[in-house]
Amino acid sequence: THPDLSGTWNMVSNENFEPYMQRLDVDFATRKVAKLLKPQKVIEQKGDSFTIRTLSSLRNYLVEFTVGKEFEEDTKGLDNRKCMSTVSWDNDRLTCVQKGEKKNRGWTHWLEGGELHLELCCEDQVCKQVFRKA
Ligand code: 1AG
Repeated sequence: THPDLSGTWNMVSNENFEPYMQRLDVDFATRKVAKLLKPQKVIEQKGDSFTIRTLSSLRNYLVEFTVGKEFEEDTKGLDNRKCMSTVSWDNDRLTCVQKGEKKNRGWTHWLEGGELHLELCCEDQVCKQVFRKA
């Protein structure tokens, strides 16, 4: 049985987000504003079906998927690319591989000490975010 990531989570830390955005070719002005945001994650997990919302004053982002089923992801409002994405459980970690123009792109969510962790990768950059239950 896998961990339940469901809930509303508030960001408490965000390391290396700017270099990560830079790898995604996000423009300077957007990066300066985006790195100050403290987004909320709202996760609904029903078996292998997920809805993950990332909510902020600047942009909202929605991704819906079933574990193990590849889908076309449109990162609309973020870097505006299309990826072929697949999410899987890697033991207790929920891992997404985002195949597309950018190499080594993906993310991993896991629970640690009651907090929700997220690592976002693109090429040689790793951004580390931590969220606490609202
Ligand atoms: C996310 O994906 C999506 C949000 O967490 C962060 C990821 C990428 C940001 C990329 C480009 C930024 C472009 C514009 C910034 C504007 C708003 C940013 C709002 C969010 C700030 C963190 C993983 C998710 C699973 O699908 O949790």
